[in-house]
Amino acid sequence: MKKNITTVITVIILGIAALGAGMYLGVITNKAPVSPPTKAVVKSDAVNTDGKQVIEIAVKGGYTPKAITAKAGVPTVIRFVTDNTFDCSSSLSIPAINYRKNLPRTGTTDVDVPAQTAGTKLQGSCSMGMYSFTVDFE
Ligand SMILES: [Cu+2]
Repeated sequence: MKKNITTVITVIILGIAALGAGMYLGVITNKAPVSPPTKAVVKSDAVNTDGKQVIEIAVKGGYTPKAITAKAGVPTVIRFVTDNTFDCSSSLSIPAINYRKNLPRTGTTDVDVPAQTAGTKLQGSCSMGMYSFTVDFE
């Protein structure tokens, strides 16, 4: 009988411990995911054979990276990569260069941007202005 009580108490303690661990893990998994880096520096080796710097932006539920630093005074290609993109970020608008296009659901779209002066912030967004990105020319 005494052994049974010990067993019951042990089971209860283990149960509480398991519950506590579960809650603890729950708290961890409920934490907001680590946000992706919002700024990417375009390295000088990202220049293609035509002497253009190439910036790649993934388009799906927004633009990634959202903020990019690029070199001023160099013609630039912004390469938009869609991959089963069914949200409105595929309807791209870059007002400063008069660019507006519905990107393919999946594919790669190169947008030529002429050399920009240092300090220029080129902004683009979905047609509704819900998602946006900025290229800082330095
Ligand atoms: Cu939108």
